[in-house]
Amino acid sequence: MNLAALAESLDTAALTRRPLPGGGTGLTDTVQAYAVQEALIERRLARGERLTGFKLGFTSLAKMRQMGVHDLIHGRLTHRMEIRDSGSYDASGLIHPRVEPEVAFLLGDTLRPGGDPLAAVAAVAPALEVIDSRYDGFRFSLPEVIADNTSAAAYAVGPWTAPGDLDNLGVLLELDGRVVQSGSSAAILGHPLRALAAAARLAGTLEAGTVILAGAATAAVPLKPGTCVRATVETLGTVQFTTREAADLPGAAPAEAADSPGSAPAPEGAA
Ligand code: OOG
Ligand code: MG
Repeated sequence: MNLAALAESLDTAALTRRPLPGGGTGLTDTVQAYAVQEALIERRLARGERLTGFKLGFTSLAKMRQMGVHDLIHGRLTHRMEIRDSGSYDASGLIHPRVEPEVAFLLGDTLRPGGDPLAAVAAVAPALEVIDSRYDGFRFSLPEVIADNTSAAAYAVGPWTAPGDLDNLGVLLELDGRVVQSGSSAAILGHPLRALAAAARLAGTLEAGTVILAGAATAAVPLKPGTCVRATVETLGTVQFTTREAADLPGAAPAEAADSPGSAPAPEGAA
């Protein structure tokens, strides 16, 4: 198994919007899968991306059921994945994007494995994650999704607030004002702080300033152009963005579109 070659194939799949056949990589080992993920992230960093955060996946039953995968996974976030809250987002460079509601943590202090997660947290926020598998049909094995940086594509974080009670908060996902998924923060390993403890265990050490996505509380839904997506987490508030209409998009090549995620404000009069 050539790990560097697989990292390159996954990177090329994302840049060219041509997914790889899932189940076809021959990857069976999770240690090797994380080595591929690291090589993939190295390629992104070499293109000028900066690490901003850490994400967990499959922390809720809803996600495990949806994807048929039953183990905690983790991936990396970079600054090119950031979507501004209430901004517009160009998803045209993605293959088959989906969106899911999340809870985000911001570390104020270094968090070490076994450390007190709450003591390290500076703030908490409602968040949205855009996922986009680089495998055909979102079909993959556990090692394959790990190698693919856990399908990470983009994320938006709402207003940060001091951490209060995070137990059993209602979570809503809306598309154009219609609720399409609902759940609870308790769906995330029983309590989102458990996800943070798991992140510290898996990452080794997490530095102050790191954003951590705790994992979706509900299943993900397809993300279409010209849609206002909003997540609300009870007491934490709301985060939203609008995907650009195909007609509003400049005729940019997918690779260039992927280089400039939609942090620009929506054009006046855009639907
Ligand atoms: C993998 C990503 C899982 C989550 O929040 O559970 C994830 C996938 O569903 O393709 O981000
Ligand atoms: Mg997620």
